[in-house]
Amino acid sequence: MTTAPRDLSDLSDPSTDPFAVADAAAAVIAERTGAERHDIALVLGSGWGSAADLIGETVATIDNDEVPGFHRAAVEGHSGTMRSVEIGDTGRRALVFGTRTHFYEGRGVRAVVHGIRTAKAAGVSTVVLTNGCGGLNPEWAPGTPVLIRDHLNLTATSPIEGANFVDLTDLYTPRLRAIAREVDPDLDEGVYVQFRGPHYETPAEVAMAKVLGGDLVGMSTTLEAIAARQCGLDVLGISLVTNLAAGISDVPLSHAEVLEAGRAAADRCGRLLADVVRRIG
Ligand code: 8IG
Repeated sequence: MTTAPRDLSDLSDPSTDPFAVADAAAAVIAERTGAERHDIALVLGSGWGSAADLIGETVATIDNDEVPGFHRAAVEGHSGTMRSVEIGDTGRRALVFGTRTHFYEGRGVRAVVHGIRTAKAAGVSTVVLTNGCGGLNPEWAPGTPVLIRDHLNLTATSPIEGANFVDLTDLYTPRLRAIAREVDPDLDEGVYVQFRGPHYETPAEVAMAKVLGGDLVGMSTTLEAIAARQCGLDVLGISLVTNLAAGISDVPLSHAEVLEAGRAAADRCGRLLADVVRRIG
């Protein structure tokens, strides 16, 4: 009897070393982009699709499914590619992930944070995590970007395996938040609450998030931020409020609304990302 050879990049196999898959992914990225290392990574969430276009010239585009451990996009409006972008004339390179794997997809936490670990293996020292989310503050109209100051991880899981007690104080690097506010002084800050999804919250759950100190509700980002901290990366998190959270307004939630808010905010978000990336050393 013969058995199929084990897929060494299968992150759902417990005997796979996720950091070894990240190393393999980084090697493919280096080869395909011609860049031995990248300096900063960006993850583009809902509504942020074109926001990275102003950062600089795209030097290479790679389909996710050609890189070990990555998959095609599961969400409409997300691109299943990663790009290597020259940051203006600084000589530095950004690695831009056009999509992410969400916890609700059921591929496991290792798949959720694989982009972060790959970015680290590619030489990156800073990650910019963006997302689309629901807002609890009625003053945040759809299309308002908000800096993530801290988070509540309500997924009941962690990307960290074993007895690694990682400190999450100042997880969202204060220096990077200060740079973002220099670029856009009108930026508010808030606490991001990650629910598992894929359903949106009930109004009662949104009311709970508010009692707990939350300002933004979404389905991503916190597990990635934790993984980034574990491997020593600085983190900047920016949410785009694409809808008021359930029960905050009378308007029913829809993914079409999310996509429209992203298009409407593309200009402000694009300039914000480009200016922030240029200023980060
Ligand atoms: I876009 O209102 C977007 N993503 N959990 N709640 C949650 N995720 C979201 C929401 C929202 N809007």
